[in-house]
Amino acid sequence: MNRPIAILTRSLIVGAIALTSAPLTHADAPDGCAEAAKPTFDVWLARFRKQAAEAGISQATLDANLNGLQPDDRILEYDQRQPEFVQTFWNYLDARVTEKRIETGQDMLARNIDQLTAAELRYGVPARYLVAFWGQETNYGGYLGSIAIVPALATLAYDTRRSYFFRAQLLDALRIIDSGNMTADDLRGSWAGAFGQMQFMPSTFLRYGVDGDSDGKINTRASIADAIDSAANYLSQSGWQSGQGWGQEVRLPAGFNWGQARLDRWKTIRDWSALGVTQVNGSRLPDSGQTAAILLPQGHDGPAILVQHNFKVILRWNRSVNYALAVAELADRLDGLPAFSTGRDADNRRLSRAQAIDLQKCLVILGFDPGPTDGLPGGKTLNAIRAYQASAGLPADGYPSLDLLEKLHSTLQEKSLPLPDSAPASATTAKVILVGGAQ
Ligand SMILES: [Ca+2]
Repeated sequence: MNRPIAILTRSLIVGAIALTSAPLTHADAPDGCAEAAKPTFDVWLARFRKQAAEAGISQATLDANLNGLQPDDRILEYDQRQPEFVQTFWNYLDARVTEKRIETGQDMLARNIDQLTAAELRYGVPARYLVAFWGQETNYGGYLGSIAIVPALATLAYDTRRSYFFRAQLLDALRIIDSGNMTADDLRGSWAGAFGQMQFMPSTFLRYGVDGDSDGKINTRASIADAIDSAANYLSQSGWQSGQGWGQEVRLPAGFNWGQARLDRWKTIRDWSALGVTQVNGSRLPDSGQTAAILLPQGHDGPAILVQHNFKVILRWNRSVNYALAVAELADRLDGLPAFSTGRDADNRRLSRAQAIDLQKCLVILGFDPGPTDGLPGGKTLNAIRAYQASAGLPADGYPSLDLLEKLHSTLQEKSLPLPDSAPASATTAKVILVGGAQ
C-alpha cells in the first residue's frame, strides 16, 4: 500500500506546509545556501541530536530513535516524483467519492455515532465532515501507511530543499515519542511524515491533538476517538462556523461573466442571486447576506459550485480545491444529498505534463505571464489563461484543457508566431502513469 499513500500525500504535504506554524518564508534559508559545504549525514545528525537534547528531548528517546539512523533514498525519490498529468476534477472526484466509500462512511458514522455526536457538540463540526476527512485521508483507517516517519523526516530534513520545515517536524515527532503519547512504531505513515487516522503532520498533532477517549494519551493511530476529536479541534480552531454548510452546486444564467467565477471573488449570496445564479434545480438561492465565491473546477462546461466560509476552512487542511470539493461532496453524500450533477459531459481529457508546459510556453509567446513553465498550472497560469481567453473572445474560465491548447496553437499560427518546440505530436504520445485516484 506504500505507493498509493506516497502519491496521495503529495497534496497533503503541500497542505501541511501551509498549515504549519513554522514560517514558510524561512523554509530554505538556513541550509539552502550551503550545498557545497553540506556536512555528511552523520555530522548533520550529531548536530541535530545536540539541538534536540537542548530542546528537552530525553537521552533515552534520542538513543532509541537516532542511533544508527541512515538517510533513506526512497524518501527522496517519492519527494521528487512529479505528476505525469494535470488531474481533472471529474477524474479526481470519481476516484475519491465512490459508492463504496459512501457506504463505508455511513457505516462508520453509525458505528462511531456517540463519539462523533460528542465532538460535534463540543467543537461545532458536524459528524459527516469528520467522517469525510477520515475517508479521504485514510479510507477510514484502511490505509494508514507503513513508513516510519522519524527516518523519513530525518532524510527530508538533511536534504537541503525544505530542511527548515522538515527539521521542525522531526523535532516534533521526537517530542511526541518523548511525551509517551505515541511510540515510534505508532508513528508510521506517509513518506512526508503524516501519520494516523487523519494523517496529521507532527506539528499539527502537537498543536491540535486531543485525548478523545480519555485514556490519558493522545494516539491518533490506535484511537479513532482521539482522531475524531483531534480533527474536530483542528477544524474548530481553523475557524469552522457551526450551523453553516460549505456551499452547494448552482446553476449559472446564460451570459454569465465567467471571469467572476474564481476563489478570490466573494459576493453576498443575495448579489449572486441578483446576477441570476440559482440553485441547481432552478429555484432561488436563500436571501442571504453571507458571502460566497463560485468555482468552475472543470471549466465553464463543468459544474458551477458556490462555496462559503467553511469551504475555506477545508482548504486550510489541504489547499487543493479538488481535495476540498471531494471532502465537501463526500460529506453531502453521507447525508443523503445528491452528487454534483451538471457538466458530466464536459471535456474530461487530461493534459499531460508536457502538454501543460507547452500550454504555458504558448502563453509566454503571446505575451502573457503564466509564471514558471513547469507544467504545474498554478494561480498565475490560470490568470494568464483568463487574460488570453478574454483577448480571444473565449469564455474566460481559466481552465487549462486540451481544447484550450489547440486554440492557443491556432492563435499562434494565425499570428505567424512559432509553436513552442516542446509541443508533443498528440495526447497519445504522452507516457501514461496514473497519478492520484490510485486507491
Ligand atoms: Ca486517548
